[in-house]
Amino acid sequence: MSDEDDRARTTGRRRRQARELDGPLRPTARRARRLLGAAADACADDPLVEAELRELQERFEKPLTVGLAGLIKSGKSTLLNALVGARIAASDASECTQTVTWYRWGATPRVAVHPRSGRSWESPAMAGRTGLQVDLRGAPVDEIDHVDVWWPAPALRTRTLIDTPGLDALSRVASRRSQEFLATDAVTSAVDVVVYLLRQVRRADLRYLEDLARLRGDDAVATTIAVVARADEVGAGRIDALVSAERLARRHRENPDVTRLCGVALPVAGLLAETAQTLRPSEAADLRALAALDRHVVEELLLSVDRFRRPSLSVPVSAHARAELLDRLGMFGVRTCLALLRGNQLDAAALTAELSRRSGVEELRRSLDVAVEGRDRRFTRDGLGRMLDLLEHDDRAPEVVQEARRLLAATRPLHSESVSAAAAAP
Ligand SMILES: Nc1nc2c(ncn2[C@@H]2O[C@H](COP(=O)(O)OP(=O)(O)OP(=O)(O)O)[C@@H](O)[C@H]2O)c(=O)[nH]1
Ligand SMILES: [Mg+2]
Repeated sequence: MSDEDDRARTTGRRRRQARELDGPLRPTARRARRLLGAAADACADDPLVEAELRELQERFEKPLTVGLAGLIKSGKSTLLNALVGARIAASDASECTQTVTWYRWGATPRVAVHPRSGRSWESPAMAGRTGLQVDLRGAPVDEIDHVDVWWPAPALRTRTLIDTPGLDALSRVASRRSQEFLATDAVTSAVDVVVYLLRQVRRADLRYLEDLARLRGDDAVATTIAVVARADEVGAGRIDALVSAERLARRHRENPDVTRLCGVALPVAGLLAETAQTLRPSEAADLRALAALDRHVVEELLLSVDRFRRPSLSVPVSAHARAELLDRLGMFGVRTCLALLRGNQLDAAALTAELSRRSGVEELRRSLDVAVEGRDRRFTRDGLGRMLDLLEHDDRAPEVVQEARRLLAATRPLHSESVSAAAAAP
């Protein structure tokens, strides 16, 4: 069987598994939420119990909190932008993420900087070409606790995303903040899922993942997703790069050093996914103009990065615009776009959809959906269990108690394979 067949089969299986998990669980969460609300109503004369039940009910409404971590320049901010669908996290060869930054949904853009001591301040919220430039007012990054960004991107309604500075073996200041962030008990428990970006598994990766697993306890494997990041660069950006990246991910899924620490290993080409989400009409037009050139000209153009950028080429897209395309898509992305557009009347939406699909980001989204189901399951068990402790022996809401007992009996405990089910190794 070819690698393509194998990949298609694995993808099909993942989709089926994600769908199966998707089916019965959301209704269970809805029922649990309704029961907790009804129990809280029944306890209106007992403010402490009512407040506790309301808190258990409201947990279901919170967005999934996802932390992105990994070694320096592993592609965290780019992947975050891909998941948000906007270029808000500064991501560039020269831009290092300096602070732990939380991206949450907000009707209007807002940025707040929180120092470790002293008063917080607001920074202008203008997304530039390479993401938001946050005004730290000259404060050393070591003195910044974290930054909050509120952004009106629909994806943030269901997921809060946390970008972290790259972990660095040399342990520079920003990296130290990340380590502290990842190793803080309180924060770790506020993060539902950690997406850990890696390529080859290095000792430094294992060290961080081990620290994380120690803190996250029993749920660590179920709630840590390893991503083979910058997947398009595996195999030197050749057109079959993603097949090589899938092979590498499979090796990780079979590596006990990884499987004892992470539930899933997925290949994702973050840059391709980010650009697919944010592709500008002018970029789509430039790609189309290049794809329409004579086949030999296109082949020559794509021989190397230098050739593609060369100012002296007489093609209908300027050298500056070509350099921008390379920056936004990478060589693999440009090759893929031109291959997709040659002889095809793909409009920008169809191109975006195809690039997203190929990037692997949709698989990652599905794994995050499965994590939501796992979290719902845990909230259901904990919430209803606590409700029964509080109400079982009185007669304030006997029907609610009875239904809660039935629902609890039907809700399986969280298994460590919950996240990995969406991307199970063959
Ligand atoms: N080809 C390719 N380049 C990528 C990909 N993801 C990120 N890059 C590039 O790698 C560089 C670093 O990306 P970032 O997203 O800033 O990486 P990071 O992990 O957030 O970096 P730090 O915050 O400095 O640790 C940028 O130039 C990106 O364009 C990818 O999937 N493919
Ligand atoms: Mg970054």
